Amino acid sequence: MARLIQIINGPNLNLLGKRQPEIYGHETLDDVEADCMALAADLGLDCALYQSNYEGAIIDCIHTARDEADAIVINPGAYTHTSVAILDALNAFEGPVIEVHISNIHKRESFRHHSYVSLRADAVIAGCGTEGYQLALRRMATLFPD
Ligand code: CA2
Repeated sequence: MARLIQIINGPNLNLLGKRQPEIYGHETLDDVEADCMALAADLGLDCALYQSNYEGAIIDCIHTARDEADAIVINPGAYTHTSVAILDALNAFEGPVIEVHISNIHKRESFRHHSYVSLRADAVIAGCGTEGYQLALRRMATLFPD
């Protein structure tokens, strides 16, 4: 059975492609989903995408992933910089976790430089635009050889 990679996007990422294209690019979240589903199939992986603007809903998704997914790719949005609760939930997940940021958070305001999630993440991708999700999937394919 193909490994299932749960991709989780946090608050405001539903606006992708609709505002601030100079920072986040022109691709919508639907475009990201289509690209990820296609690449995952090429890599022999299964992939599911989830987005929520609510911290508790993101935590519930991580809890569900404990039983249903082999790995997590997460862009926690602004919760990256504030949420010990998301860090705690990820610490209870056993598989690989890759943190993705569309923008280079280290090139932006200082409050974006710290990530709670990075304390758990096995890898961090930042500043590669929406391609970062695809880079994360490629890394998962390396971690889960056939
Ligand atoms: O660069 C990233 O991916 C971020 O996780 C995006 C978050 C930001 O708070 C983090 O510091 C870095 C914000 C997501 C907001 O997404 C929007 C997309 C389009 C238009 C407006 C917001």
